[in-house]
Amino acid sequence: MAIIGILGTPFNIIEEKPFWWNKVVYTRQGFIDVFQKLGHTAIIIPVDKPENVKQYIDIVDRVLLTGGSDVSPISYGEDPHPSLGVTNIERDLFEFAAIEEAMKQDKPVLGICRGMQIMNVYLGGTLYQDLNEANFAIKHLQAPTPQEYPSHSISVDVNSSLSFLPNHYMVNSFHHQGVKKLAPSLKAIAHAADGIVEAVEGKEKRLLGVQWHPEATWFNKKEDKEVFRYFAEDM
Ligand SMILES: [Mn+2]
Repeated sequence: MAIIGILGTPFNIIEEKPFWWNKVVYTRQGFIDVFQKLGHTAIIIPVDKPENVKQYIDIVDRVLLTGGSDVSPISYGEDPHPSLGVTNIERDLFEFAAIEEAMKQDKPVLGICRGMQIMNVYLGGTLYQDLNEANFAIKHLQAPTPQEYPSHSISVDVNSSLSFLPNHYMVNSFHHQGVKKLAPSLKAIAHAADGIVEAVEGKEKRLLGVQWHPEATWFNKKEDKEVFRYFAEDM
């Protein structure tokens, strides 16, 4: 049984609800539920100073990078586009350190949505700061359609880590950013029909990233549950 370290999401924009003016760190229940269901232990790792990251990575077997706010373009040398969303540079820097330490300890890393994007940026890639401004043909931010409904298709490389998925697969989509320049040490292993990268794997290291949200669908979609089982047990 594995201990999964989930990088927590800081909720720092203070509004009355849902947390009564309190800053909190959280993760989506879907992540906790799927790992518990599979018989593993999931813990939430809060943002800390990058130099403290080893203490957290030492005590987990695998590292999950979750979704959330935009990656700051500072980290890939760009000024902010007018339609960039909320960023949190402290979270970005701690997650960079977590990826580095996990690779150093040869522990698998799974990135979901923003998690895949930050992996790409850390390894030297860049992002589209806002897909809507870049004239892609597919709606990648499906809201307000609920997250449990898949909305667009992807084509999957059947000779990749995601070989358990069908070549043509339907996913949900809740991102307005996307991979622009792919990091040299990553390989794109799934694409949407408009060319947007929907999954990546490490060429050498144990890295996997998916752009969709299997944590919202795993309970009735066995292929999405398999993403987590593969990460927790086989990757
Ligand atoms: Mn998409």
